[in-house]
Amino acid sequence: MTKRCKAQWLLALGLTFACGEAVLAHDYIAPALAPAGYNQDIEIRVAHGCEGSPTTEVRVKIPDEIYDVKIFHNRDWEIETKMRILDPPITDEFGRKKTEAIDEIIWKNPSSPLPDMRVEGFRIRPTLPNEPGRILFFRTINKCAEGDDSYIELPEEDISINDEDFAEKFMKFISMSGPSPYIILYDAGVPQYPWQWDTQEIRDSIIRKDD
Ligand SMILES: [Cu+2]
Repeated sequence: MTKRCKAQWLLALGLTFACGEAVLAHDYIAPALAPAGYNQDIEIRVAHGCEGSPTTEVRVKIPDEIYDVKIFHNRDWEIETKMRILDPPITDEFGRKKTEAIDEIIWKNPSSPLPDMRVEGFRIRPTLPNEPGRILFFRTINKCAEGDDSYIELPEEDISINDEDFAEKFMKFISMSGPSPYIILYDAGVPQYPWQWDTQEIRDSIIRKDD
């Protein structure tokens, strides 16, 4: 969020589309909708620097619901991770016991700083929990040559996909000064890998029917 975004938002006074544009200038995750239970490639995107100053470091907190995340190699940024202890340990899909998980990823010391007006994506591949409807928040802090820009805010009240006023609550959340990047999990209807599609019913569910 820059001062400019904030001014736009204040000027918009309820014009939600104008505000939506301002909101697009925040850190965000692509895709914002992801299939529950999948190993999914996603990107955390930094959309601008800090009041004109270029970005030099990005720190992302991996949500507690994610136990496994692969980090794509990046030749421009040094990557550092911080771990958290899993207590009790969990057993992964291959029966291996996991006692720790990546808690935070830090991209730093870029080969050149990310200019204020450019977008860059930081790719990861988390295993998403199999909970359709769940919203995951990835709290993110950008550091710049001068200053920093934080997207660590969470909704003031819990948001559930089943809330009648879901859209309204979500609008309130993304209108905060530094809303956390998020993804919303949906039911993909089919297992991720085609070799798991062992019934006609599953295969039928991925093609459109004429009825
Ligand atoms: Cu912003």
